[in-house]
Amino acid sequence: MLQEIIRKVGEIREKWEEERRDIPSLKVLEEVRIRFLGRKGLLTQLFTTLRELPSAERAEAGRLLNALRKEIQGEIERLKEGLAAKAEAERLKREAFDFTLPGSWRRVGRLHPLTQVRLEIEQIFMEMGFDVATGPEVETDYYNFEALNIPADHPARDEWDSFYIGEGVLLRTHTSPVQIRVMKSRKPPVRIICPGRCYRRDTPDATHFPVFHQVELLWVERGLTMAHLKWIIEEFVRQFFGPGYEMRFSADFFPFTEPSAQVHIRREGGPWLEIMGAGMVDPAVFEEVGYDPEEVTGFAFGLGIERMAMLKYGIDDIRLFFQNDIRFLGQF
Ligand code: 2NM
Repeated sequence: MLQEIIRKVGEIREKWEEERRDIPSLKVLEEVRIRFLGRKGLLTQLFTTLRELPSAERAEAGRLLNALRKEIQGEIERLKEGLAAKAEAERLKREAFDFTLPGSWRRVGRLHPLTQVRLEIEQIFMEMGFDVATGPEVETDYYNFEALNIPADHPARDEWDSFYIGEGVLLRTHTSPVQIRVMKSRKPPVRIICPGRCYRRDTPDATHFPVFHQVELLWVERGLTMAHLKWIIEEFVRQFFGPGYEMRFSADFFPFTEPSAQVHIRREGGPWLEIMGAGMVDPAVFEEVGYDPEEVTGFAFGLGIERMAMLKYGIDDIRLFFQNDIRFLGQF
């Protein structure tokens, strides 16, 4: 019987020697392991026959079986390590990435230059203590003209100059109606700027477009004078255009301010550039919104965002802002 076991151990060893030479993967190795050492494996089956041996022979047979099992187990562990290393090397090779390849470019968007300039202007005045106020782009005759002391026979009220949507309803021609709305809803002091889109029936050319953008400022409080207005504008020019500009006020007329002025700036040796209209709010406007012109004074100005952007960046045609040409927009 012992002879029989010795023979079978030899057979299994030979079989193992042959199989172990050609194991290509961890998966196959596991199959081989199960075939030899698994619950129904060749070696395991042989172990169960030990019971049938006389006890004198059982110890010797057990030693032989155990030696072979140990040998196979050890070999499997070594093979496993080798195969795992090989698999890892293959994975690394498969996933290798060449970091020297050129990158793929993705276009990065940016704010429209008019938006950039508007935000910059808002920032300057917010730091001075002004609130940003907005209002509707579709307005009534009353808010757009009446309340601003603009008489019925004023040319702006003509259909030729404004976009009327219906009887007494039009696209606002400036953001002043927002200031009327704010004054009617708050008591002085009022410190606001009103940025927004405006509409006028202009034929497009290098300096006109039927849609454009304004920022108007309004400060109403006891004791304000034109000196305060000049300081505010001077400070704005310094922050927006930079130092080194001189400023000039000259007489103008608006129905809603008295006195009214146009404001120019110039660099040493350069030409005078008009940047805005301004003035002290007309008492008639204060009466209309329920403020007492004997109690408060105020000043206002209005500027075009397109004009500010054109002066700042040297743009010579307002239509460029509205053509959505990325070659233009991408420069700012
Ligand atoms: C301008 C120039 C001067 C202005 C006045 C007012 C209001 F509502 F207070 F009467 N709003 N905007 C004003 C004054 C606007 O734009 C060239």
